[in-house]
Amino acid sequence: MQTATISFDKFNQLQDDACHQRIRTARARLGNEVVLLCHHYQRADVYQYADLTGDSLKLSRLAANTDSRLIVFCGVHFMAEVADIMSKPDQIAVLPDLAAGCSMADMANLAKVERCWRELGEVIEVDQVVTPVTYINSAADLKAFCGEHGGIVCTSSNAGTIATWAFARREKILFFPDQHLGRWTGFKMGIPLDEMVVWDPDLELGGLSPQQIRAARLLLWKGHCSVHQMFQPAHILRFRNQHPDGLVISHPECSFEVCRQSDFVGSTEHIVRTIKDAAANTRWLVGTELNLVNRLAEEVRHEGKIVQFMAPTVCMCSTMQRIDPQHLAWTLENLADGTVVNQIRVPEHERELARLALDRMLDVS
Ligand code: CIZ
Ligand code: SF4
Repeated sequence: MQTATISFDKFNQLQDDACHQRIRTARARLGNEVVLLCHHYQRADVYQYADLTGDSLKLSRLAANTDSRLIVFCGVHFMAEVADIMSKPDQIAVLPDLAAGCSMADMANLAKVERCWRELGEVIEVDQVVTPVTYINSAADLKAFCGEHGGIVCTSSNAGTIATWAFARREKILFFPDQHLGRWTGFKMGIPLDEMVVWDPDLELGGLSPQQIRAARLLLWKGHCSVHQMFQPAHILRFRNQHPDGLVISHPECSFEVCRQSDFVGSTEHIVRTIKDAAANTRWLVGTELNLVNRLAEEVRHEGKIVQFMAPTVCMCSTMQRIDPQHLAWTLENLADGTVVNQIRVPEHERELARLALDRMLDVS
């Protein structure tokens, strides 16, 4: 039976210790009814409660394979949407704080992408020559747009495979919302930089000439991640001067120059695996979110591996940081009382098309 929602106000004032006690109690009451998913970027005081950890895609796949009715996603909004789309109809995806968005995902929206498609259509036969590819860091309606227009979703793990699939079908790709992942993917495939152009959604015709559009193979949406843009080539240079034997690994959301100067570039799963599999006593400079880097440093320390964060300043994913012990305690206590709070539910018409674009990705990769 549903009871009245417990308001968040009471939890907002709670000290962390009290929250942890209440999280443990509520989890014990919920038992197997709930599964707690935590993204690699999640803060340590929440991550410790994870049943399953990974990147957004791995987590959603894992969630769909559990029998728990309630999926509490400690990550950001688009990840909970993917969990909702990929899970069984009777499973419920919950995001402990609805304000946990992704600033990169917000840099593209359906109105702007539809306008872009229309404007491209004035220059080229857009439906015949362009495949829309959206990074998984995007709202469900953009995934649905890709589903509807013969497009596909990619992650930072499979972007190369997905781009190969797309180019086999149509000659150009419109890639959104992250220009950096798009450019790095194209570069690795051997596409010359001058055949990749940036589409600025705030300018008419993306700020491009019809000739530039006709000549381009990759149209890169002008979006980026505010966390990964903090890493600079100068940070790599300083590290290499101090530690000539050190190794540098970066996420493809970093700028092109940072990626180019790194020894390895890959998704969060790739970064974690590469450093865990590396020889003992190696030293690493890592260009991705701070919570992941701190956790990894701790996990490999006993093998004599030294893991350093790339930027001199603290850069965390501030939106993911919003999922704190207060919000987790509030969510779990409501769920234990039979009240579903903060359910993430993708509308039916979007769900089907978004699922189509996600299934295409899963079939290919
Ligand atoms: O897909 C994810 O989980 C993100 C945001 C990054 C990555 O590389 O795993
Ligand atoms: Fe979005 Fe950047 Fe946070 Fe990843 S680190 S969830 S891209 S804001």
